[in-house]
Amino acid sequence: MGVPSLKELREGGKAALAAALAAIETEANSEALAHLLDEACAKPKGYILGLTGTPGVGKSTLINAMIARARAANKTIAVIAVDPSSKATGGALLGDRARMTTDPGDKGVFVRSMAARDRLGGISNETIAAAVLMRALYDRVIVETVGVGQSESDIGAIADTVLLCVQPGAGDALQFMKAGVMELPDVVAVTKADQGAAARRARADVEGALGLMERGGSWLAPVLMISATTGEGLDQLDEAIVNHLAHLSEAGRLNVRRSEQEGEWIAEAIRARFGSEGVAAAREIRISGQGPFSRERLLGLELKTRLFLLTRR
Ligand SMILES: Nc1nc2c(ncn2[C@@H]2O[C@H](COP(=O)(O)OP(=O)(O)OP(=O)(O)O)[C@@H](O)[C@H]2O)c(=O)[nH]1
Ligand SMILES: [Mg+2]
Repeated sequence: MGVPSLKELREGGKAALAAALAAIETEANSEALAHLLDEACAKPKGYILGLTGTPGVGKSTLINAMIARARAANKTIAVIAVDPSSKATGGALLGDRARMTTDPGDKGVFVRSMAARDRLGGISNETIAAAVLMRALYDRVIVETVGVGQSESDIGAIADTVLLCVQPGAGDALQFMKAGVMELPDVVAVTKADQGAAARRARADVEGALGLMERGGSWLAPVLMISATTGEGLDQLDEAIVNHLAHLSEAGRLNVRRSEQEGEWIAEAIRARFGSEGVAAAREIRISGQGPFSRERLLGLELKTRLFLLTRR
């Protein structure tokens, strides 16, 4: 099928999106793909929620609940589960970590598991590209990463809102404080609130840890108690996410955040291919009037040409 256009993607449903995701894997440097991604990037339909937390904290259970709630509200939703275990093969096995109990016939839900790459937090170029496509097609996009220690920070490279899930009784709060992750989340959810006292303690720990941090900026991350199994706190969680998005949309913050992210994607992609000297060299190269994916592609071509000329001297 090659690379579909954005129009074809909008009309072609899941099959067209699957073809575009395949193109991300196989045609990473094609001009057609860069154009598609730039167009998708310029026409976001929804927002991206980054959801992170340690193994077993309840991310999948929460995502299942969020999918059901989105569909009940007549919103479409796509999920990318970044799978740290498939690093070695580079494979993206559907249903690997994405054990979602969704109706395969529902056109309004798309779930994909993607391999983590060697970057911290596993947010690969492919994951970024996939999320950008989904953001152009769905009302809500969730990118889920498994956070262990500091690796959560990468999720900020793609998410509008970062939701950190913390587990009762696991010492998670203290872990996060040590790792410095507390600076990152926009919303914190203590999961398994149905466990009572342990969950309340975890919440107090997190609030204490947040209180100790010097936090600049105008947004104070709320700490909520939720239970994906009983539904407790899920309305408040929705509200907190909506509030954060409203905060972002004030004073042009959302545009600033997204354009900073685009700069980060380009720098990271150039760094992966050409190292930090490549990033420095790229700063001197002017490419105007293009979206981030074409800029990255053209910068890569230019740097490659320069390297080639150098080796021929
Ligand atoms: N009591 C209670 N248990 C929960 C809740 N949410 C999830 N669990 C349980 O916690 C365990 C882990 O839940 P998952 O949703 O698989 O956690 P995860 O974060 O996706 O785990 P990984 O995929 O391994 O990173 C399961 O046994 C769930 O049934 C909750 O709200 N309350
Ligand atoms: Mg899971």
